Amino acid sequence: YSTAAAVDDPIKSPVQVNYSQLLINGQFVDAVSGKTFTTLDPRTGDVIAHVAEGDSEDVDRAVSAARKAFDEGPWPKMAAYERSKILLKFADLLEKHNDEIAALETWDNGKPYEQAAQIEVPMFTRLFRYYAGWADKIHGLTVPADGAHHVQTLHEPIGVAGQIIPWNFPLLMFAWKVGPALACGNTIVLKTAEQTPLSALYAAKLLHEAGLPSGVLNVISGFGPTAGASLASHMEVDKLAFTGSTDTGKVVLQLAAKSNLKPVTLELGGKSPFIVCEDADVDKAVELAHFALFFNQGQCCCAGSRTYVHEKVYDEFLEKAKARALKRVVGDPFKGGIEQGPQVDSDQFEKILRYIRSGVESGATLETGGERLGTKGYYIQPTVFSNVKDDMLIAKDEIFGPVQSILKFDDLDEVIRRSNASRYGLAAGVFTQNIDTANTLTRALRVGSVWINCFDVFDAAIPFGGYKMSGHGREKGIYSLSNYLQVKAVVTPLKNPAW
Ligand code: TXE
Repeated sequence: YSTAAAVDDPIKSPVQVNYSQLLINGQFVDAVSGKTFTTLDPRTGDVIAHVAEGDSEDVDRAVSAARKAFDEGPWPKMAAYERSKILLKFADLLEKHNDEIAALETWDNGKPYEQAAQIEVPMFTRLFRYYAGWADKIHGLTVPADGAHHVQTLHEPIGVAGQIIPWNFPLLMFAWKVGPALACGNTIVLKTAEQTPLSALYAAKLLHEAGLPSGVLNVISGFGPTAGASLASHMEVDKLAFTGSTDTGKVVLQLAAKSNLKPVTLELGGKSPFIVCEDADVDKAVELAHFALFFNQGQCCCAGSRTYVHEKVYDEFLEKAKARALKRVVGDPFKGGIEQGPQVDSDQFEKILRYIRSGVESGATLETGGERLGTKGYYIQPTVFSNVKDDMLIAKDEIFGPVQSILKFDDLDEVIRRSNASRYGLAAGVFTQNIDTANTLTRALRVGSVWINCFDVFDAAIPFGGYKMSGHGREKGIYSLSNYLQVKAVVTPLKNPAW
């Protein structure tokens, strides 16, 4: 790894934290209990801010506000164009505050500032413009039914949406959920991740500045088993959207079923194959496989975390993948040219180091990395394992860190079988120049996204979601709208069917 860039002066500094209370009914308020929790700087473990800690009573208040805003309006009944204009105004405000929001995101999460400022906040803004575009294009159908009836469908907002998001992309997860829910006319209670509560509060404040009526979006900071579980089991929540671990996904699905059977969409973990075929340009494949795994400190649900390499190019690939990992620039995410910052918190940091130990113990070859970096904060050396076997834990579990596992294959059917032999099915990368190979793999892989000769291409219009235990439902794109709509069939007898 390289720390060359880390000696430069920071290009941006942490900003002041202005919003740390709960946002309920358009007001920033303390938790009913008066409790707060700390959100920490992953570079040092130091406290950034004390944040109001929401629990079930706060969730009740937020759900009541959202319920009232839904039942009494004006939001769901407002002209869709008016909703669209508010979302567009919000996007303009985001553009104005791009760098400040990015700094908050970097401080709370640890991701490189350049990534936050140049990719994620602009993408966040783009997503809201995209959903603003949908708001006035949502409508039902006229249905040619048998018999003398006029039949139509109304596409109505589903009601109060409960949304629980993780910490790896706090803003983007906000946009994937809040964007379609608002475009469709719903009201929302959003529970942010306890590691990264800050950027959502800032963004929600800007949404109100753009004209969002009070009670339409309520933001609760707090922990999963308390605030999150209250939201998932709330009788007045009409729909639940969750992104996080597969284990917690099972919990929230049960809570939804045991309470009011609210429909649930789940975006869960992954163990995505990245398949480098024998015809691959090895230099390009190495770079893309590196990006597919290490991007965002390896904290991506769709990370290409099983790098399958054809035996004909395996040795060359391995040597170059190791060299690339050694060149990765790790350091203070507020500095320029940084590719990798710290992991989000000590739990994730320890989890990753445990998996690295397990890789060594199970007989994989540690090519480079494997240790923490420095003595402060949650930095981990970019790590590469070779000789990884499918039954090792590092090849089966989601590590969610900068640990690349390289596996060898020699036949297309074999790599299809091995890729699909996972409880997950979120994404796959395919690297080949052969269109037949690409087509075969695309159709055979049981995953929600296939990236051919590219990876992590996340346009607002491209749907995203998983097969198998990676979840149900799709976010982004046109598919995301149906998560937030009810379909009402309306039937009227025709007095004169001849016409
Ligand atoms: O996840 P949790 P954690 C994976 C990744 C990571 C692991 C654990 O492998 O290492 O999960 O991370 C809320 N009722 N992913 O512990 O617990 C919680 O407060 C209701 C993949 O952070 O799933 C947070 O808001 N809610 C993933 C959210 O769930 C509960 C992104 C996610 O936390 C709850 C993050 C409960 N009982 C982690 N318990 C992805 N798909 O991208 C927790 N929560």
